[in-house]
Amino acid sequence: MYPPVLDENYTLPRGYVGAVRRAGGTPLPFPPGEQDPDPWVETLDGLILAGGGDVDPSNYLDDFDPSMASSPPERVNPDRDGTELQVLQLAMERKIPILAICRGCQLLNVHLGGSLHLHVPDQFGDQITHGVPAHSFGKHSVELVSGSSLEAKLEATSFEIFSSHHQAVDRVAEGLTVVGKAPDGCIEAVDMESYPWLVAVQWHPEEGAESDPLQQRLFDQLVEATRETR
Ligand SMILES: [Mn+2]
Repeated sequence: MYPPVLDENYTLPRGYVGAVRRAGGTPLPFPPGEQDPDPWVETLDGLILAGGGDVDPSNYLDDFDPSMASSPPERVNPDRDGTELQVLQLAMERKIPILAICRGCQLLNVHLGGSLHLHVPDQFGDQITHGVPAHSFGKHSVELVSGSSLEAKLEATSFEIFSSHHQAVDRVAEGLTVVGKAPDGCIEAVDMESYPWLVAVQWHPEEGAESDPLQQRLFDQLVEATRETR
């Protein structure tokens, strides 16, 4: 869940709930700030790391300074970073299926030792509408790497997606491989070949899933994978 940063509520965009339910799963939203998420992770068959505010740059930069980017980090929340990094670690130890979305994809890369671009336009310009957080979603195309496991899962190579992020994967962590990019070269999907079932995308499949079978497919396959590993 999103922490109470923009208002007084813990929230979760309805797209995640609908996509999991349509896939036949049972969504179990988890509020950040839990000090010991171990008993909670024990009950899970699979994990979705949802989108949200920026990962605190101090998690991947020793010398972070806000002047390093033309736009500072947004909605940074130490509670959420702390809880989700613990949850991710515990989920990976149990090798349960993981779908990491937007901030989740970034968090996975940081957790494994990679780094992030602080502000996408500083690196890639503004030709492609990645969508700045707190504004409406942008739309752009993604090209998957031919022969990648994500291409096999989606049975598609190029398609339009909803995008809303101003950070993105920079240095790719050891163990991850790039399997999808935007036309400007921004990394939009990574894979972890050594992990049983993991999808990590920079875009927002939950946003289009209700009307786009291709995006719903990621949730369908996640729920299917949880049944196989149960
Ligand atoms: Mn994007």
